[in-house]
Amino acid sequence: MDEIEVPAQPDAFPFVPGKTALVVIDMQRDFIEPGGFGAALGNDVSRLQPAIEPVAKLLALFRAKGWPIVHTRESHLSDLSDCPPAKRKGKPGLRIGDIGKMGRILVRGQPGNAIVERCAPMKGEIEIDKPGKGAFYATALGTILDRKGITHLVFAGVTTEVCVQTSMREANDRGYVCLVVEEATESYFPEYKSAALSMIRAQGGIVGRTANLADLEKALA
Ligand code: TIU
Repeated sequence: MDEIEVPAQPDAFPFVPGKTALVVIDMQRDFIEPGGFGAALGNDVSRLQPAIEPVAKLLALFRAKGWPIVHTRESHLSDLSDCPPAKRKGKPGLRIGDIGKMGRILVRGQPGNAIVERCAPMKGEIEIDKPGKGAFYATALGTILDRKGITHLVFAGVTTEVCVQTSMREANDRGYVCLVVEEATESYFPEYKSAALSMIRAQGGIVGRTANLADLEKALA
C-alpha cells in the first residue's frame, strides 16, 4: 500500500500501512487512578486523564484499519526479582511491591496494574509487561515488531517525559521511524510534557516527530 504523509513537526511523518504499529504506553490504573504508583510518588493523577479519550480514538482508528496495536504496562514480578533496589525507593508503604488501594503497587496482575477500561487491550493485540521505563528493555517487543516487519511506530500513553520518551528513544536507536500524538500523551507536569515534545521535535526531529490527532485522523480518513 502507498505511503501516507501525516502532517507533523518538524516534518511530515511517512505513514506506511502494513509497516506501522501503534504503541500505547502504560495507560494503567497505577498511573491514572488515585491510590496507585503515580499517587504514591506524590503526583496529581488527574492530570493524566485528558489522554484517555484521545488514546481511545487512536485505538479505534487502528482497529478499524486492522493495523497492529501494542499495549505496554510497567510492572514487576511478584517476587520483585526484576525490580532493582535503585528503583524501589520511597517511604515504606508507598514503594513498588507494597500494598496499596489497588493491590500491590506496580506488580503484575494486581488490580492497579490493569489498563484503564476505556483503553483496554482487545483480543489479538500485543501486550508487553516491562520492568523498566523503556518498552524495549528486557522485553520481547523488538523481536515481535521485527517478525511483523514493522518499521514505523506511532506512540501514545503516559507519561510523556518518562516512559513515552524513553520508549521513543529506545525505538529510534533501533532504527524505527517514530511519531508521538500530542493529545494522546500526558504528564503530571504540563511543562515537562511541553518540553519533552519540544525535545523530540528539535534538531530536525532528533528522536522522532510530533503530530496532532486531528491531522492524523484526516490523513488516514
Ligand atoms: N513517574 C512517571 O512519570 N512515570 C513513570 O514512572 N512511568 C511511566 O511513565 N509509565
